[in-house]
Order: sequence, then C-alpha cells, then structure tokens
Amino acid sequence: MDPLKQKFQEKATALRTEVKSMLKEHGNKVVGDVKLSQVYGGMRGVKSMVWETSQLDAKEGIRFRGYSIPELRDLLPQAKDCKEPLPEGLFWLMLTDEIPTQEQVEWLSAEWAKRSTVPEHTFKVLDALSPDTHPMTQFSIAIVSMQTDSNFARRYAEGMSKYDYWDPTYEDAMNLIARLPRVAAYIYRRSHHGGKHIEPNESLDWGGNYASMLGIDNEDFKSLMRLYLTIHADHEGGNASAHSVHLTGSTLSDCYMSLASGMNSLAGPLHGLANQEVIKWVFNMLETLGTDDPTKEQIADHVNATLAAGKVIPGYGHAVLREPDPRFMAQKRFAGEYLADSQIVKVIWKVFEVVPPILQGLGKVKNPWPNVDAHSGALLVSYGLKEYSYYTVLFGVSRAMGVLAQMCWSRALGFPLERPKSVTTKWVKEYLAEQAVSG
Ligand code: HAX
Repeated sequence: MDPLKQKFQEKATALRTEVKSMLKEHGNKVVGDVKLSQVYGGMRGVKSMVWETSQLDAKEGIRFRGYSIPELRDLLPQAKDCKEPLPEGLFWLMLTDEIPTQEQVEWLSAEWAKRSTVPEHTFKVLDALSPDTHPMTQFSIAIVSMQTDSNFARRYAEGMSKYDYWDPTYEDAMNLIARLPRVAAYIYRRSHHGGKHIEPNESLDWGGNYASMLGIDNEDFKSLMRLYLTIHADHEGGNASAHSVHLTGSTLSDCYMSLASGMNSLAGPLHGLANQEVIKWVFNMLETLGTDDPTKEQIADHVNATLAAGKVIPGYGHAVLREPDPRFMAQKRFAGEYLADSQIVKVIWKVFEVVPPILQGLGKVKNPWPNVDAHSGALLVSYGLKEYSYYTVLFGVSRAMGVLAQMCWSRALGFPLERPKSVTTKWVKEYLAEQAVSG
C-alpha cells in the first residue's frame, strides 16, 4: 500500500470508530434550527452535512484543516526557486490532517505523474466536439468519458464489502486528479491554439506541468498556477460544486460521475463561472469607456449602469463570507509582488476601491466585498492567458482536489445516501395556520 493511502487508512479507521460512539452518545443533540426564510432562501447557514477537509468562517474566510491561506504559504512545501505552496501539499493535508514533508510531497508529484496517462478515447471524444464548445462543457464530458477506468464501479459490480468502498475511491481520486491537468490543457490547446498540443513533462510538479502544457513558458506563471491551484481547492461542503459532488457521491456514483456533477455546478455564473464574467465585465467597461485607465468616477458610473440593467457585479458578494475573501487577498498579494506594473491589475485594484461602497449603499447586499473570482482574470491576462471562457476549467482542476479528498473521507466514514426533506408552499401555509391556532 502506498504511504499516503496507508496514512489515510489509519486516520479513517480511528475516526470512523470515534464518530460511531459520538453518535451513540450524542446523536439526539440539536445543532441548529431552520427558519422558513432559510427553507425558501437556498438553505443558507443550515448545518446539514459533515465536510472534513476545510471550514469557512464568515469573517476569517477559509481554513484548510485549521490553517489559513497565509499560514499554508509558510508551512507547505514548495518547488525549487518558487515561493508559493505546492498544491500536492494541500491535498496531503486535506486527506491526512497532517502537513507533509518535502519528501512526501515529492513522492506525491511523482505518483501523480505516474498515474497521469489519459485514455486515448477521451482525446477522441474531445476531438469530436466543436472547438468552440464551452471549455467547461468539454471538461465535464472528458471527465465522464474516463469513467470507463473507474475502480469503484468495477469493484462494486464484482461485489465489494461496504467497508472497502474507501479503497477504490482513493485509487480513482488519485488517478483522476493526476489526469486532469493533461485533459484541461488539451481542451485549452484545441480550442485556442489550433490543436497544437504540448506533451507533459513528468519531471515537473502537478501545477508546473499544467502551466507548461498550457504553453505559457514563464517561471512566474508556474508559481501563479501553484498558488491558484492551492487556494481554489476547497471551500467547505455547502458551496454548489462541493455539495453536488457530495450529493452525487452519496448515491455511490463513483469519483468520475460525482466530479462531473460538481463541475456542472461550478459552470454557473453565480459560482465558478464568475471568474470569466469578471474579466468579461472589465473588458466591456474599458471598451465602453474607450480607455485602459478609467477614473474611479468612470468605474462607478459603469457599476451603476450594470446594476440599473438588473445585473449583478461579478466577483463581488458571497453567500457566507462577510469580509474580503482571503483568496482574493492572496491573489492581490501575488499581483503586488509579481505584476504591480500590469495595467489590468491596476484596474482591478481600482474596482476594489469603488464597488464595495456602492453595493453597501444598496442596503440589501449582505457582503459588498470581492470574492475569489474578482482577481484571477487580471493575473491570467497579465501572463497572456486571455481566453476567459477557459478560466473556470482552471478552477475546476483545483476544486477536484478538495472534493475528491472529501469523497475518500465520506466513503471511509460510511456516509449514507443524502436525502433531505422538501415541502410545498401549500404545506407551509397549512403549517403556519396550525401554528397560529395553537399559539
Ligand atoms: N451585485 C449586485 N447585487 C448583488 C450582488 C452583486 N455582486 N451580490 C448580491 N446581490 C444582491 C442579490 O442579487 C440579492 O438581490 P435581490 O434581493 O434583489 O434578489 C441581494 O443582493 C441579497 O443577496 P445576498 O444575500 O447578499 O447574496 P446571496 O447569498 O443570495 O448570493 C452570490 C451570493 C455570490 C450569488 C451573489 O453575491 C452574487 O450574485 N455575486 C455575483 C456573482 C459572483 O461573483 N459569484 C461568485 C461567488 C463566489 C464563488 O462561488 N466563486 O466561485
């Protein structure tokens, strides 16, 4: 058994026993009430699932296994001559609850390189699609096409004990994560570079190799990709992509089917697609104003025009966060260090000064601050990755690490089929009428 799998098995066996006895003793304790406004309002804040790999605080932002993004930058191993964390280290941490050593992370880079061969038929499936098919559609189709290699589906068909579910799930998660950069780069090169593909370089780490296969030959871009792939990986379990993976996975669909489900949720403009919407909105603003250096007043006018047209300001607001997203701040820090002269970065920073007071002034927006998607486009454009319809694929490659690490945990802890209760408005009215009579 490989060292990561062995460590995971030890931790998972211990936690499964602990959770079982905790539920025996405390299973009837109440952890929250649900208001009618939450039932109608997208279940905001309803505590209804367990997600081991990360937790979100409205003020502090995301913590992965208890560590903030700045802490991880100090603690996680790095590639040679790079100051950003290696995403492999975050995956190890999410899976085992331990900060890995340099040696462990190097093992994982090599292990993913070993597992990274994409089946030939997946390339054929992609080649059958028109190159202008949205990259997220291509990504989702490519992931499902690889399901032919599902260890979980094969072992389930053979007849597997439920206590073994975690084992093929781990194998599938590792294989799938290993293959995603190749698949994602293939989509980019076929859609935007006439199908001139770049072969993987197995001596590189996971993020460095992805950057190289995209065709952007720049060491700082590799550093950006390592940071990007680390900070987008996980955002607790309630966000739409994570929850979709969790829900689909709870039916014992395998990693391939479940991840595709999550990617389809990520492809919505209120979620991951916001990263393409942000830069599209900024480009549109610059074009409308006829300048690449707008004043704050000009930006404010454009923001107000967007709102007056009944649209949201992409990259701003969040269902949970109530402060600037630390993932936005991490990208701002990177931009300050590497790209302070970039004009598009300067525009993003000006938008950051202008938008929050306007949204606050509306009196209804709960969080006027930027989220993760407000900054990433400006960084990518600055390194030449300007085709913004591709941006959500980058997010998806990263998000796979968090949701699949959790899927290993969900299988190991034996989580059941997810099946919450829904009600009709007729039921609600009758319930309210009964309440009025009784009290
Ligand atoms: N611009 C304009 N209006 C906004 C807004 C924004 N950025 N954010 C929220 N609002 C509005 C809502 O549309 C809602 O209006 P109505 O009452 O008229 O329907 C009102 O403010 C209250 O919404 P909220 O409670 O503050 O926000 P929600 O939890 O309902 O929604 C969203 C959270 C992220 C969907 C929302 O802030 C939004 O649409 N933002 C823009 C899109 C975006 O950036 N999405 C990415 C979010 C992060 C993410 O998942 N990244 O992948």
